[in-house]
Amino acid sequence: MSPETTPVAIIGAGPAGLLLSWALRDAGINSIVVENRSQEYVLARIRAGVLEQGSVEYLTRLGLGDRLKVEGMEHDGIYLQYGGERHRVDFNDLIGRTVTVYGQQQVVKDLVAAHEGAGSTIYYEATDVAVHDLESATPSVTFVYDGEQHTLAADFVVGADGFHGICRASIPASALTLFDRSYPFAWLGILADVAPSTDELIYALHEDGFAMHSMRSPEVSRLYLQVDPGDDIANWSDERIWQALQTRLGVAGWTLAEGAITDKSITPMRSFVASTLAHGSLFLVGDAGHIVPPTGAKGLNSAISDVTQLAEALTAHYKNDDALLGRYSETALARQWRVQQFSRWMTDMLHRSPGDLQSDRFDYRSQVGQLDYVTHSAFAQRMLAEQYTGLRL
Ligand code: FAS
Ligand code: PHB
Repeated sequence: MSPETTPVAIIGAGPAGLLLSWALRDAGINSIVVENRSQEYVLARIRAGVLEQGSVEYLTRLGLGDRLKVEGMEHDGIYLQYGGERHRVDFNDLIGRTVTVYGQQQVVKDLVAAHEGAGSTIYYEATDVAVHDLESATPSVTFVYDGEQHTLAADFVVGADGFHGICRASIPASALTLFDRSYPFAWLGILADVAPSTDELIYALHEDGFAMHSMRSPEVSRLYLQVDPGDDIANWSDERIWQALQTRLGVAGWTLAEGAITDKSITPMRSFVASTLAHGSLFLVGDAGHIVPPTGAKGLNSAISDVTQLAEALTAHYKNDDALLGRYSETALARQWRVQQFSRWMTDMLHRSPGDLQSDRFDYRSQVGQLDYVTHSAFAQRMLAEQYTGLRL
């Protein structure tokens, strides 16, 4: 079978891959997406929940904002809670910017629908996906689809295949350094069919551990609990989950409404950054190049930021200007390291050190002191607001 050709071959149909393909299409550049899971799998994943203002503006500019405008819940701020007190941080009042609660699952649903409507070429359930000749100007992707061997010749290959994908792993070890940090805790996340008990997200530090109240719609709540990284979801009955949430989120005069839990899972927490997002004709976007703990709501937004930059750089390339493409990795990583430090700051401030050692008790009192400072300092809150709503490039 003669090879198919496309300017840009994209590995992975998560938010990064689908959005990059859509952004290139908007610029008149063809691409083909190769995904090893089913479309149903891609649509079913429940992950991030908060979009930075810049992400909302970019999706809207690409014509993906219709449902987002109606169903997205714009929030002016968040609550920080500690010592039985809840404090509001008003981003809009502080810096005139907001965030929007709109699940990653909905962003992907909008992208899948847009691509279907446009007749995009997306190979779902491809197997034996492999990338070749990345250090040449004629890279290619091979895969099996519907029982047939395919070869896709391209100008560029983009790894949008997540943390466990093949693209980053295809960069020679001599050309790549991995920076990573693991955390002594994980997040147990639930979806519950109950109206949120809060108008904006609550991030709470409690002596028992971190808890957060988020949401997906006026009828569906999304909540998280800090658990041990080795914990098993089988250890957490619905009753135990709600009891822990009541304890950690409870404040005088406020009631946490409970409801049927429709999804629960434990997600490990890690920070990871690759030393480069470019190697020859290969570029990385999203989780393929970096991972953050979800405390700062930056995973999905970082993927969107990479796509914004790479789509602009590839568009310039096809107009015979390679300056942006040559700087893509440096520019994207500079923003990512700012995001990494913010995510680590939020995570370290809001999670209880495991165990109950003397040093852990000191750490807890120190965290309370930090939260006390942040919630009483307009300067500290502006710093938080600027980073939570999205750093401009
Ligand atoms: P993704 O991992 O989403 O997509 C990669 C795609 O590539 C997948 O569809 C995969 O099937 C495909 N793929 C992999 N290997 C392949 C191969 N060899 N060939 C072809 N295709 C291949 N972020 C937040 O901001 N807030 C959160 O609360 C939050 N919660 C999360 C919970 C979990 C369990 C996880 C894992 C992540 C969470 N994240 C969160 C981060 C998450 O939202 C990511 O940042 C986001 O999915 C990144 O998107 P992609 O880079 O597209 O990677
Ligand atoms: C979510 O709604 O899933 C969510 C919100 C904020 C975070 C992490 C997750 O920091």
